[in-house]
Amino acid sequence: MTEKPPVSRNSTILGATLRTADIEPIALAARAAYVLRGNSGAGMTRAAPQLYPHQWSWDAAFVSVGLAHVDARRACLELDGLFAGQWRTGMLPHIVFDPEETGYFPGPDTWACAEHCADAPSNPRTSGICQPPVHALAVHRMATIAAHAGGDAADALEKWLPGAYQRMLHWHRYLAARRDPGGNGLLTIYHGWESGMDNSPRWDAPYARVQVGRELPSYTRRDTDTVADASQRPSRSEYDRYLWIVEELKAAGYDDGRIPAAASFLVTDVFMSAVFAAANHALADLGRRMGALEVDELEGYAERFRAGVAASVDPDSGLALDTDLRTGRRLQVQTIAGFAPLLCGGLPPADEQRMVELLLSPQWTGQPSLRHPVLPSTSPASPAFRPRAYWRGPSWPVMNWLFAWTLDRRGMHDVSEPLRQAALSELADGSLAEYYEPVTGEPLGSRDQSWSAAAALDLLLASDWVK
Ligand code: 2M8
Repeated sequence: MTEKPPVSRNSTILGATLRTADIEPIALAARAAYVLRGNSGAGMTRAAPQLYPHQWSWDAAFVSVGLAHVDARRACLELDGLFAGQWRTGMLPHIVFDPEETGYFPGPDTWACAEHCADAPSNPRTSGICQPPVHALAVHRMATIAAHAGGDAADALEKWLPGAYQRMLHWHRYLAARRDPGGNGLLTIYHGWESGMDNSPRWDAPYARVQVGRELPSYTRRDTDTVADASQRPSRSEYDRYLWIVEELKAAGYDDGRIPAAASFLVTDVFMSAVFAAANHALADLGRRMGALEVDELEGYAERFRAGVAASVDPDSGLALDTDLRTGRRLQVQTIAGFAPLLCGGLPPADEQRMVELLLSPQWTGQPSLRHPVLPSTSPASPAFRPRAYWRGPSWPVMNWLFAWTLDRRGMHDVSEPLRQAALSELADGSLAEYYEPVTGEPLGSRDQSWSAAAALDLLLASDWVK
């Protein structure tokens, strides 16, 4: 057999243009599985080997989808590990800390959750905020993968599902009641970290008003030890604000009843709300299969949040926008979060079509300068676009996965399939990076990032959703 030569392409690393070889899909799948195995610790997968050596909430959900392709039981254990950190209120914290690992900042001593709030578990120790509720979406996907595999995988999922369903129900009820007390169909967040898109330009205006108090304890960052190019990471003044808000939340006892009056950062997050709408619909579907009694309640949440998201679309930019609850102003930025309605539905067909056209336009995936037609985190046409700076411009494999998979589920194969292909071309360098410079295709941030590996696996092995 003659060996096919590797596909080569150019990439720019530290100013030098190198020729790198793309790897074959089979090698990418093997490497992704190897990365997930390598990042696996006692009952949890580190979000990244050095940069994020603990379990992050939405990372764990995406990771479980990847794991489901290789070991369904391990995929279930991953989420059990995460739910072990669930608070008595139902809140699912954004980090569950590995007690053996002391090299991450801000760690459990900074959060000091159990010391400030009786609802927080003392073992495992956790952070005091949450992240987008993608878990029911992930479990729905895991169930499909396991059913497809049959045998032990299907049995494992079936046995595990009823317990997981109850924990997710508790989580969803927390979000619906405590994060949308007015019933407006939009979730309120207390920290940019809750959005998962830490330094997105979405949060520039609300962060600009956060006054960092002198009492902020002095600290040493660890993230810039791993990512040597500090300009890719949030700046020092951004970090000060992130940590100051943690102090405010601690002082309010991590109490959802007190935080809205106390926290200087308070916004409604349209992306998180859309994820929540879609996740409620997915959880209702899982519940229906089990004969659960809460199906109507969950479909009710789905409908409420779909409507909240649809009402957030800005007629000028055509994107859904977040609102700063401190000023009442809509946050006018062009980020990936603006496509939130495509994740959950709810727009009139003509408006949805316009949004799809915008996604495919030169302002987004159709921008001719992009290395691959992927979704950058900020529009390349926006003045806020910074192609190397974390959530300010780079393309994130896991976001490409989320949009490709969701659009496929919603029947938009002509949009999802090119996005899936583009995401795979970007990942074909094999580094499984945290994020990519969208113009050059250069891998950035952490390498061997767990959720990038999981996304690669599902994008490659998506035989049931590729028509
Ligand atoms: C990033 O967030 C953490 C803080 O939670 C960080 O910057 O240290 C974000 O990309 C977040 O969405 C992600 O879950 C986390 C781990 O991958 O890293």
